[in-house]
Amino acid sequence: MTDKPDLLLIGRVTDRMMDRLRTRFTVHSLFDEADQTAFLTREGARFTAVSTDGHHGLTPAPVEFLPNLKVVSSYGVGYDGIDAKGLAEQGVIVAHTPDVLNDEVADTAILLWLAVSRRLIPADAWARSGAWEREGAFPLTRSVQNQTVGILGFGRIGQTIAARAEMFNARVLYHARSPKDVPHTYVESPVELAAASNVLICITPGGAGTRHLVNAEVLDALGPEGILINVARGSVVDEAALVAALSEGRLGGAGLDVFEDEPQIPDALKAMEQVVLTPHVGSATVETRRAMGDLTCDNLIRFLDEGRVHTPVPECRGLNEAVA
Ligand code: 8YV
Repeated sequence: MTDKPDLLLIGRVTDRMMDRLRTRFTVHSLFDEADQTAFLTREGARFTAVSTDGHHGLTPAPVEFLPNLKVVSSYGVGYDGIDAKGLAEQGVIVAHTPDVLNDEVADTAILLWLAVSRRLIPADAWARSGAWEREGAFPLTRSVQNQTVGILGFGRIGQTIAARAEMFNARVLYHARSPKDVPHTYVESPVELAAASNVLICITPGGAGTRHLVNAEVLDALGPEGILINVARGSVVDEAALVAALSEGRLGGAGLDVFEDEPQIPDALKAMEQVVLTPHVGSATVETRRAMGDLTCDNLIRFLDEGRVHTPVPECRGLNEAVA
């Protein structure tokens, strides 16, 4: 028997996280259970804390078996897979890992933009395959200098992307739910933003409110020379419309880190030379994942000690601050 509280693990954790969590909690991984429903029916009432991540979120199915849940800590900034509003109403505090990944995700957005415009992957293939010796110089590519960069979603990561884009002498435009107090031009709609931009970078939160915000109309407004970069959530872009626009030459290219049905990627996208694909690695460096993991653990441990977390999601801020 132990007097450590029980923590239910739903998402991925690193060894470093597991070591820290075990110092304060008795950790149970839901994935180790052959029959998860039977386990939760039997044991669910023991858990006051859950650790999850941006991929697994927290579906209503486990929540209904967790009557004593008090805190959810998610290893990631996006929490579209967690009903934070509903949980806040039940008095549960949800925490996430903002800020520590801003630079990494912004770097990923710029990496994809450069790779698409300068055709990094085909150029690499040209160098490796001997095409350089056989056929001569690689065809000219398109510059990333002096472009109009449209950023869809202008929170912390969006603004970090903007600062990087300025280093490429870009004019930055943005669209978000409301204008921000920033020295960049706000554009009223995603279609107008796309129409005015050479590259459209998506970094808006996922979830029902932004589903298919980038649809066929937006892609057509971006146009045959335009480039779409998505480091947000796959749900933000209508993937079928994207495949159609790219294959019909109505859109110039795309750099995609996220997909509608991860880890599935449509074969049509895999076959396209004007597309660069990465497997949802926006924040996936040793350094940033360490910082995210530390914050995920810090939130749970602070909750144990003080009844509040360091970085609640906005829906839970009031609840968190109400704890003196
Ligand atoms: C991670 C992410 O892939 O932070 C997010 O919202 O999408 C990523 O950084 C994920 O949360 C880790 O599982």
